[in-house]
Amino acid sequence: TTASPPHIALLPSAGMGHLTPFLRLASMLSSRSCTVTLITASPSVSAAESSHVSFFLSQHPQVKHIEFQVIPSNPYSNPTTDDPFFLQFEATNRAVHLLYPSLASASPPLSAIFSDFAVASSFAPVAADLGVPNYIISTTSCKFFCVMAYLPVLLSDPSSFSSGLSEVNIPGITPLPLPSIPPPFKNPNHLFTSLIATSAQALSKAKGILMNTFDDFEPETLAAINSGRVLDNLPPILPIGPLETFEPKKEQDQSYLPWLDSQPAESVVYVSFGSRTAMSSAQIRELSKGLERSGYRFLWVLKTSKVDKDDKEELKDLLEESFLDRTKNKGRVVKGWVSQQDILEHPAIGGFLNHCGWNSVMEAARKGVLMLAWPQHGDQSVNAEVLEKAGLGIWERKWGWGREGLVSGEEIGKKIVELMEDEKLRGLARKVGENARKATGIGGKSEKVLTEVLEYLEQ
Ligand code: BUP
Repeated sequence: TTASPPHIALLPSAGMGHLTPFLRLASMLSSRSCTVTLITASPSVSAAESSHVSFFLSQHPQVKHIEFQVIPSNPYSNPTTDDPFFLQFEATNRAVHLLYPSLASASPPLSAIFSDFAVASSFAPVAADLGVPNYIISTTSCKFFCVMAYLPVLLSDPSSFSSGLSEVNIPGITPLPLPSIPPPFKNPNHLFTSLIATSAQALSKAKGILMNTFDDFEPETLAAINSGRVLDNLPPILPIGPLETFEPKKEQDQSYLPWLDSQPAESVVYVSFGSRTAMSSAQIRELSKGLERSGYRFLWVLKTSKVDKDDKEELKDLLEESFLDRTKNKGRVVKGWVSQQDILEHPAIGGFLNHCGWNSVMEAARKGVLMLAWPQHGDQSVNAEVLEKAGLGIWERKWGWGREGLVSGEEIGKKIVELMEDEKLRGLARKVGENARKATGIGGKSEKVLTEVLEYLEQ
């Protein structure tokens, strides 16, 4: 009999940064004739997640959907954090075993499970009971993945993160400056830390780790981890990025588009700090001063709360009316969800001031858009270092999260000018874009890796 394409069940975890790469992969698998089952936890944390899942399903009627209920964590039982996304990771881990019956009766039978790193440890036994391979999807840089994979070792030595050290050493990879380590990792009891450490311990049971990165972007780190220098019990790391985007949601605010269309090529700085960063109002004011001082055109997506449902402030309460007035020909400030992939593809965009969420970095890499890195939390400082090394932009280390006081408008303005005027760097960023497109094109390195996985899974 001839082999038929695999049936793959995908389980993302909470937050747009996690959902987005799963939807992209689901779309790619589906267009390669796989049967795809998307599993989502309900209720979701943000409105963006539920609306993107609905939209995705309406665009991909052939994708099957399993929605399962999670019982939200009691915030009082986790005194180390009130982050709703971390609490949802925990709640999802508690509930995934309930998926066994529906997955066991899947038709055609499942060929594999692709699950998010943050829920992998609880899903691994389900995959084992089903008798199918479990692939883990990592939604961050390979370098930060190394930090997470090595975390149990770091936690076993209380001096790993001692403030007397300037860097953290992980075998095989370049040392990490101590300030790049997410602060929760210094507390072994922190919910996020214990979740990551538990997931890390389950890595060796996975068939492979699929990663949204590409060989030319992180060559040394990928070589180190795949040769067993970081840890000797990891399955193969499979770089398949940058993941292809699919038709985005159209009903969102696009009022900035006509304005963007009329700006000169590569003249506009796009400013966004992702879906989970709430900047203080004082820092927002400094940023507005910085943008104005730089003299460059800008498109700024402004968010003021960690979860979109809580974002109720109006532009006029956040920014001085005189700023909005003075800059009305130079820039646009938008509240609410935008289509970032469309913006990054727009010829008028010449730079990207960003927090370095990994999806944003990969989206900029695909288009060769020059970045000014301003990490805010989590994996973002490590990601910032990675993109700078790859030639995609610059990272101002002094703006890090350990800093006391605000980053002033003057500093921000100067850095934007430095970024936008560096033609050499712009050339390097363009080259990153070419390499990214080569990797995902036919016969490219990332494309080949995915093809091999799917061939292996054919039934
Ligand atoms: Br905000 C915003 N439009 O308005 P990251 C984000 N995005 O398309 P994060 C929009 O959401 P984590 C908006 O293009 C990216 O694909 C953006 O993921 C898109 O950062 C995704 O960049 C956001 O990884 O998540 O949201 O901070 O902390 O998990 O990295």
